[in-house]
Parts: sequence; structure tokens; C-alpha cells
Amino acid sequence: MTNHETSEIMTALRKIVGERHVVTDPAELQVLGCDWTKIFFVDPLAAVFPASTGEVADVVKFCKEHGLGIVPSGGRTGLAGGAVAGNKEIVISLKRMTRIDPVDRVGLTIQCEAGATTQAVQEAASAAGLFFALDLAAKGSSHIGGNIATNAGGLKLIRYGGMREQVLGIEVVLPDGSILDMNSRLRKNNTGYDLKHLFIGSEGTLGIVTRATLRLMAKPRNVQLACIAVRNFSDITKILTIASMEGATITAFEFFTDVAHGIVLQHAQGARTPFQQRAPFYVILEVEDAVGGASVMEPLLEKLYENDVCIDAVIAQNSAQFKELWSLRENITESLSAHGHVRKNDISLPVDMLDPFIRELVDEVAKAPKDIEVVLFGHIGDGNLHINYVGPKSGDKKQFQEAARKVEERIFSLLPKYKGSISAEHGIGLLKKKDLKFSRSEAEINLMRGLKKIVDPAGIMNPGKIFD
Ligand code: FAD
Ligand code: 2HG
Ligand code: ZN
Repeated sequence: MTNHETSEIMTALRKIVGERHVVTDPAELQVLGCDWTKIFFVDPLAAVFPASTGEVADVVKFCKEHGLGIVPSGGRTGLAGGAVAGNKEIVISLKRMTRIDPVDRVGLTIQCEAGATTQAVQEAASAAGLFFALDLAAKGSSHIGGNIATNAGGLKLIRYGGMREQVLGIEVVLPDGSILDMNSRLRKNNTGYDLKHLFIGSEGTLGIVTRATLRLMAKPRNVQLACIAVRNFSDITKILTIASMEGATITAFEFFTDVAHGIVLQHAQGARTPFQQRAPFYVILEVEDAVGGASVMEPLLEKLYENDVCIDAVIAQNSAQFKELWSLRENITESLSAHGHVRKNDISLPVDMLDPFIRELVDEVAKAPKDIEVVLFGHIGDGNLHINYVGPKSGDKKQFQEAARKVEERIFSLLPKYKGSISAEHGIGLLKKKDLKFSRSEAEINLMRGLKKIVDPAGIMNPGKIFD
């Protein structure tokens, strides 16, 4: 592309979104063309910041007419290389589209533009006396549009489901620039194919989500939180079973290893361990109190001690302790990034397969190069295990990624045997394209490709993500 052509493109884009809302500065583009992974080549042509669905549609139409690739971009907290522009694409960021409409208290819904952050929607729901259930440590930055495009899972999936379960309707700008309005507030609508689900989890490859209607619910009754120190991994699934058998309404069931704990204590400001003695594993268990206010947590912990699956436990006594215990889990991702080079997996398994899988994983990890530390944590109550391979910051980033990739490949290849998935919640993006075969059959991948061709025949919408 000549300089003259580039400058004509910029003039046209500026006409659509306004002079100040097109970025071409190379240093800024390195940030805007990249997500949290920061391991892929970044080279967008420009980043644009439309203020309305109409402006998004006009930018997309322009890109289509000029054969320009598009990378939809939200809060850029993605962990799969989905919002990465490495081939002179136009990054379309929804950052200016943050409007949240007044809460519908009768139908329990909330409508917003796709650039609203997850936290802003949680807060709007809470201010209206209601509850928006998706929760993740990236909530301050991640956008509702990004949550929809990745079908985010998060910390409360075990109780409320993931993003798919929270979405009632969406508005999407298709790759030809037309606007598909599926932004219904209906709870029930059995009229043929429910097309919104095609776009949820499609990682920006089929269109740009511009608005959404989300489900709200009553705020959970008084929730109680405990951090439980555990001796063996197999005790974790035993705790889950006992809690369910005791009739606890579990709102979160997370775990992390002592290695993860140590890294958080080292890097997260103000973090301290709640235990006198460290243990190999910890569970974060959140439960709702029973109707009538009787405490569920204390009798449950007694049961865990009786069954010898718990070494020690701490119950949060006030909101400050509640936050402190949660932060031990929520700070893991940022602490790992501060600690060293990181490669991430977010696999999922049927919960009853976790124990045998972990035994094989330990054998594989023993074969890994000694300078790769394997850190385990995750939403274990729903079978989602986060495996992070961590190498020393002083080492070469590229060499580390290559070495970690070899371990990762061996671990992925174990998954079909356990009917597991290579991605529970982060998606495929650029990071796991080669590994899609471990989780999806050829027939499924062919159907996905066929659908992509129908919706985006020119292949301009987030090119090269999920599959080539
Ligand atoms: P981005 O990173 O900007 O984009 C992600 C993908 O969505 C890209 O493919 C992009 O092209 C596409 N996209 C973005 N906006 C749109 C749009 N409006 N229309 C169409 N496509 C779009 N994920 C979980 O599932 N569970 C967790 O618990 C969790 N915890 C996290 C904690 C931390 C500290 C971090 C850094 C990340 C975490 N993530 C988690 C990953 C990430 O936050 C989620 O994937 C999130 O949903 C991404 O939202 P985003 O707005 O940042 O999207
Ligand atoms: C979480 O559960 C996120 O905290 C991030 O999904 C996981 O850093 C990771 O690997
Ligand atoms: Zn997660």
C-alpha cells in the first residue's frame, strides 16, 4: 500500500469517526493492536474508536469496500491472542461505546453498549438492587462485548453459568456493514435457530457486537467465604462432593497450589497468607446461607474435618477479610506476569476425570525442563484447570515459549482420552489454532469454516483467528 493510499484511508476513517478518533502513531498501535498475551507480532494499519453502532457499521462497510481486515477490540484482557492485529488490519475499539441504560426492574434485564466494562454493568445492577452474575478478575477492564465474543466463564460459573447464560439479546454489525438486531429482552423465544448463540464465543470472527441485553437476578443472600488448606489434590473433589451432598448452594469453588500462593505473596501488594502453616493446595469456597439465615459454612467445615479432607480453614468474618481472601485467588494472573515469562492453558475436564488427569499431568511435568515452573489454579468446581508454565524473567522470551509449547502439546494430547477441552473459557484466538483438533472433530471444524464463509465471505472479520 502506498503512502498516498494509506493517507486516503485515514482521511475516510476520520470522516466517519471524527478527527481525534483514529490512531496511527506506531507506539500507540503496538498497545492497541494487542491483547494481554503480548507474544504475537503486532502491526495494525490504524485503530478507530467509533461512538455508535452506525459509525461501526460505516467503518466496516468502508473496510469491506477496500479489502481491509478488521480486528474487533474490547478491553484487550483476552488471553488467547484474539484481539491481535498483525497484518495491517483496522482495529475497531468499542471503548467509547459505554452507555448503560436504566435497569428494567420488572423483567430483570439491563441493556448496554458493548464497550461498557463488566464492572460498570455489575455496579449498575447493584445500584438498582440487583445482580449481574458474570465475574472475573479482569472485570475493571474487560468489556461486555469482549465477554460475549469470548463467552467468558469466570468465578461464578458453577452457580450462574457463563456469559452465554447471561445474554438475552445482542446487536451485531456483520462483515458487510449491515446491522443485525437480535437485541431481544425475551426470556423465551423458540422461533427457529437462536442466531445470537452463533456470535457468542465467536471471538470477533463473525461480526462486531455493539449492544446487548443481559439477564439480572436477585442479589445472592448473605454469602460466606472460606479458604481451606488441603493436603492432596484428590481431597479437592471430595470437598466438592461433600459440599453438594450437604446441600450447600455453592457460588464459587476455586483452587490454587501453594506455588501459586507463594507467587501472589511475593508480588501482590499487601497480600498475606491466612494460615499459620502452608499447605500444598487451597480451596476458595463461597456458599449462600440457607433461607432463615442459618450458617452453612461452619457445619460444612466440620464435616470436612470429620472426613479428613481439610487441614485448616479460615472463614471471612467481614467484608475486608472477604476481599482479602478473594484477592489471593484473583491476583494470581497479574502476579504470574510480574514473576516471569508465562504461557497459559485453560483446559476443562469432566470433574470426575480431574484426579486421574492430574496424576498423568504430574508425570508429564516431571519431564519438563527444570527452569519451567508449572503453576496450577482455576475454577476447579466446574472442571476448569488453569495451567501456567512460568520461566525466569531473565531468560529469553521466545526460547521459553518454544520450550513451554512442547510441554503444552503433550498435555493437550492427553485430553481426548479424558473427553476434555483445550479451552474452557479463554478461546482459541491465535494461540490455540493448531490445537483445535484436540477438542473438535473434523466435521465440527468443517461446519465452523462453512458458517464463517457464509457470514464473512471476504474473510475480513478478525482474519486468522480460531482457524486460518
Ligand atoms: P478483548 O481481549 O479485547 O477481545 C477478546 C476477543 O473478543 C477478541 O477475539 C476480540 O476480537 C473479540 N471482541 C472484543 N470485543 C468485541 C466486540 N464488541 N464484538 C466482537 N468481538 C469482540 N476469562 C474468563 O473467561 N474467565 C476468567 O476468570 C478470566 N479472568 C481473567 C483475569 C485476568 C487478570 C485477565 C487479564 C484475563 C482474564 N480472562 C478471563 C480473560 C479475558 O478477561 C476474557 O476473555 C474477557 O472476556 C475478554 O474481554 P475483553 O473486552 O478484554 O476482550
Ligand atoms: C482466571 O481464572 C483467569 O483467573 C486467568 O481465567 C487464568 O491467568 C490465567 O491463566
Ligand atoms: Zn479462569
